[in-house]
Amino acid sequence: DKPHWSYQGHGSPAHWAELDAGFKTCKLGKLQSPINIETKKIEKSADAKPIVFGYTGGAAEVVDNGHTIQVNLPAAGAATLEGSEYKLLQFHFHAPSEEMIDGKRYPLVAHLVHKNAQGQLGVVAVLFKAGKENAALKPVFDSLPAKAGETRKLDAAFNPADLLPAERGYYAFMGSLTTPPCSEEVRWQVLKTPVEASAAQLAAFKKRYAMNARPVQPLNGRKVVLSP
Ligand code: B30
Ligand code: ZN
Repeated sequence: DKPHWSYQGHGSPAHWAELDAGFKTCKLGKLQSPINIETKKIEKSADAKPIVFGYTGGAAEVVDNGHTIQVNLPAAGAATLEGSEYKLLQFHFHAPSEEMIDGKRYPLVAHLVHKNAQGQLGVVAVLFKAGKENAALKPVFDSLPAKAGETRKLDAAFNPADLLPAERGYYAFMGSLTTPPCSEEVRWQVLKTPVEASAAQLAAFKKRYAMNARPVQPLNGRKVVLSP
């Protein structure tokens, strides 16, 4: 039997393309994510519009899908990325952060996954550094499903706006899903300012998923821009 994709052993990122015919892009793609963002090499782009966050509080369910903890948000609003409206679908976590800034990974990242009316995906990444307890994460980490494959509904409405830093500057580039099938044409926006999570919160995620970050991928000439 073919191994399922994973982060360690036979199913690890170096082997993803061999696991399934549908995963070829993981090896052959030229716009793969994550990347190392080299801050010395990027330009501030006056054209990069501020992200307009139109998130709302709504129902949420926490799923352990076997490769991360994911929070599904059927009614949480939308974000406007470069003038196009993208509906928020879910967010999930990677430890350590998949995206590197000048060769450094943060202990945790949340990927807020959106889709526009044309079916294109846009991901907003929120980096976490060790610090004080993050109140927005508390209901999620207090409701972790017991094991992979299980889902738990949150009791109260969840507003993903509470995850965002006050400062909304971002790095932007075109990339891919960071997991198989590694599909490209994903619009990436990595918020420059990290938010905080406590050591206990970081440990709670790492206890479930100690390492679920793909290695960084070649830029292949892609431009990374920094919003004003
Ligand atoms: S990411 O933000 O680039 N890490 C997907 C969305 C965002 C990212 C990666 C993947 C995605 O929607 N994948 C397809 C759905 N998954 C099911 C799932 O959500 O749990 C299919 C799969 O991966 O085989 Cu497991
Ligand atoms: Zn992700």
